[in-house]
Amino acid sequence: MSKTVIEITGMTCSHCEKSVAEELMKVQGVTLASADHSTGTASVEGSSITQQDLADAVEEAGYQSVGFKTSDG
Ligand SMILES: [Cu+2]
Repeated sequence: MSKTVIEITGMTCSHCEKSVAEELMKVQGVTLASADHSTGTASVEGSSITQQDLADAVEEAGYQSVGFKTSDG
């Protein structure tokens, strides 16, 4: 189980958060996803998640991921 915080550019409102979170929930291994436009980040929890899959999901939602911070636990 790990938690990853993704820095995302371009989110401006709660609708953006919802789009990003929805795409992140489709990523293999993700059990929990949320996004916050005020901080420009999204968080995902789960296991065996790859950063590439997360980056692709963010892009699929129409935004750009610019950083990843993963912590195990
Ligand atoms: Cu928006």
